[in-house]
Amino acid sequence: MHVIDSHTGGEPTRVILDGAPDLGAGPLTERAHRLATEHESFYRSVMLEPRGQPAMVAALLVKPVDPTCVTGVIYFDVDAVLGMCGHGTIGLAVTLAHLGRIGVGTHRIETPAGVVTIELHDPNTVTVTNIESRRVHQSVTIDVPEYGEVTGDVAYGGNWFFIVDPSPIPVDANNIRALTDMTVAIREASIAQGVGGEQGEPIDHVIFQGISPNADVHSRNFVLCPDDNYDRSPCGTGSSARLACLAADGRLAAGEEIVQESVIGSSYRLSYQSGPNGGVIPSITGQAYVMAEAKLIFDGQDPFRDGIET
Ligand code: PYC
Repeated sequence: MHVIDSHTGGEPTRVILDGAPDLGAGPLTERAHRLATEHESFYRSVMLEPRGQPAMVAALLVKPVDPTCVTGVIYFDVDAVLGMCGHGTIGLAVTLAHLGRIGVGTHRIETPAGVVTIELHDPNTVTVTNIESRRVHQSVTIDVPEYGEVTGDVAYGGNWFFIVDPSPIPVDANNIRALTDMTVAIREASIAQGVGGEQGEPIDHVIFQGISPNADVHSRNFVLCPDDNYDRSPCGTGSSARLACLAADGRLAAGEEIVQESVIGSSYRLSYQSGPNGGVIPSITGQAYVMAEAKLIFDGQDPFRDGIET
């Protein structure tokens, strides 16, 4: 299995070029469902240590249904197959450029959440125009065991987010343990209390919005991912969900640009246009860097061939 690893604002992406199970040729939602339900040991073995690393997201290249797309892609982390991934799409674009498969300009990519557009500005800088994102519930209060009541918005940006603004804990790299513990507790409480999307979709990510010490930065976030790791980048789908909330509250006008920082200080430039269905069409600009080209080996004699389950 050949892979190329990159990072986007510190968040790793592993693009899988070949060697994955055959998922058929149907719609990407069906292929993603097949991956999630029939090939769990495969995707966990690619992401778990020692082959993978915490927080890593894989981008499995598949043939697109839409022939105008340069590729189809299914994203997953160690615990979930994702609808879309913003940092992963920036990493994928930079990887496709590294391989000589795309050049500077605009290209379309098919994901299970829909077709997204990428604009490659230079070998490392990419703007992703995401699928329409929306806030579905405002000011929902969850009773979180050991923490008490927490109020936040439920929003969709390609994945499902519970967004707490302002953060009850300062969003600072020194607080990552405390931020992780509380956001995990919120996600678990949201699932137990049935707080989710319009069709009952479970919350898979939790965001705390804090302030940044940098004057030109709008806010700094902490984003919990399904694998209980935090996003080192400001999270592309999370930033999309956040833009939908800012727009719904009248706190950001269409076309206005802001800088969103992650808890480790990496940043995206964000803006939106109004969407056709009442939501927003987010634009996310960030940088990614290729780190490694490798061939993954699954040795039958290796006692940790399937990864370390802790
Ligand atoms: O950038 O959308 C994102 C993302 C989702 C999970 C990790 N990163």
